Amino acid sequence: MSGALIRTNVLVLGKTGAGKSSLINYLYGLKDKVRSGAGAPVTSYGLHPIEPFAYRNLLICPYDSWGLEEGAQALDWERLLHDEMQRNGQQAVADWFHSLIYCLDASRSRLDDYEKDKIITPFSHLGCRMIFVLTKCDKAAPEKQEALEKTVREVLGEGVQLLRTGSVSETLRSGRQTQTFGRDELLRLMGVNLRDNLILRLQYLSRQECEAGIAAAYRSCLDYYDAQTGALGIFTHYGDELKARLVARINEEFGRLGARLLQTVTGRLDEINAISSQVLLGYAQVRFDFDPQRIGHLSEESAMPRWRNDFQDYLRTLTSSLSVSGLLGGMFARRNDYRRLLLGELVEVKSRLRESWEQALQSLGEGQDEARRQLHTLLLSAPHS
Ligand SMILES: Nc1nc2c(ncn2[C@@H]2O[C@H](COP(=O)(O)OP(=O)(O)O)[C@@H](O)[C@H]2O)c(=O)[nH]1
Ligand SMILES: [Mg+2]
Repeated sequence: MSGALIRTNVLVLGKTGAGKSSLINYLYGLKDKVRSGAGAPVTSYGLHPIEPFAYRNLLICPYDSWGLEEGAQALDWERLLHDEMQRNGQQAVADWFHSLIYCLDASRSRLDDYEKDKIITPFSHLGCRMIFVLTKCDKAAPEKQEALEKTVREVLGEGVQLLRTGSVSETLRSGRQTQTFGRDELLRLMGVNLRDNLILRLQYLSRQECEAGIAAAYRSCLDYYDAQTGALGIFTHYGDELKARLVARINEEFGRLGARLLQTVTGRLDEINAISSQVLLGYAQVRFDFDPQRIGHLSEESAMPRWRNDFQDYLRTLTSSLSVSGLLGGMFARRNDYRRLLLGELVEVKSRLRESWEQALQSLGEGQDEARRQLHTLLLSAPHS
């Protein structure tokens, strides 16, 4: 295969002793690329990039991780995870974690509550999809492997990506020498996981950016109102002209936000499509153009709400109340009344943008089903390298 290698970042997670470092060594085809040890936490705090290696047309960049352990350390783990994913999300898709592998020791046959609570669940809440690798299957009893697989399916659903591997060849007490297996399957599954994970992550980050953008636009509209009506609010003319300026401001702020969200998501989707196409080309020598039209719902129209409500009715009520409350009090009250009215309007604009954006992201996800099926079939049936 000619052409530049495509970098993919693979994060390997799991408890201390689960077999993370051994799995990375096995992927390399080397015994001691990364130091592994019998249960000792030989990998220190943080996520550690390992030197990349080439596989087909990919340049795989593994990240070994600090093993998760029960107790106080689990809190540090939560912080590490949160900080890393936060940082990760601000970068270009090329720098995100593309595939995530979670190692589970099959000879233990169970999933601990704390690894479920501290890592598996938080990761999926962050829009990450993991491959569950049952390690040490070369020596674990088949019943234990089945029990563990069943538990993982119960916790994560039937659609979970799961694979059994043996990454160390070991001479057992019985004298039997175990065989390594699962490398090629794992590398293929990484191709499928990559796209699933990136799409989920894209949706998650877009939701977050929408929320942050909404909060900022809301703030800015209120600040504008406060500046316009000022400390001398009693002299402000609360008529059509002010209303027109407010409407323009709101439409500008929220319109700009909608356009920015749309542009970001489209750009990222293009990147994800490009990576997926390259993976397919490398594995199956198939050219497949992921359809950019799958975000048809994400039109500028739906991303940009318009502020349509009218001040007229309100003005009428306000005028009639003026005669009752007295002229000066009425003038002071006006600034706050208008502000309250504006708040109500903004709440509606916010929820309209949030709703249309959510719809757009959902339709983006639904549009992936067909692409996913194709990718899955083609990758898993591709000839061995
Ligand atoms: N037989 C066998 N032993 C394994 C396998 N994976 C890991 N081990 C052993 O389990 C121990 C812990 O592995 P290590 O990779 O250091 O775990 P980490 O803490 O998650 O990085 C080491 O003694 C490895 O040799 C495997 O697939 N098969
Ligand atoms: Mg390790």
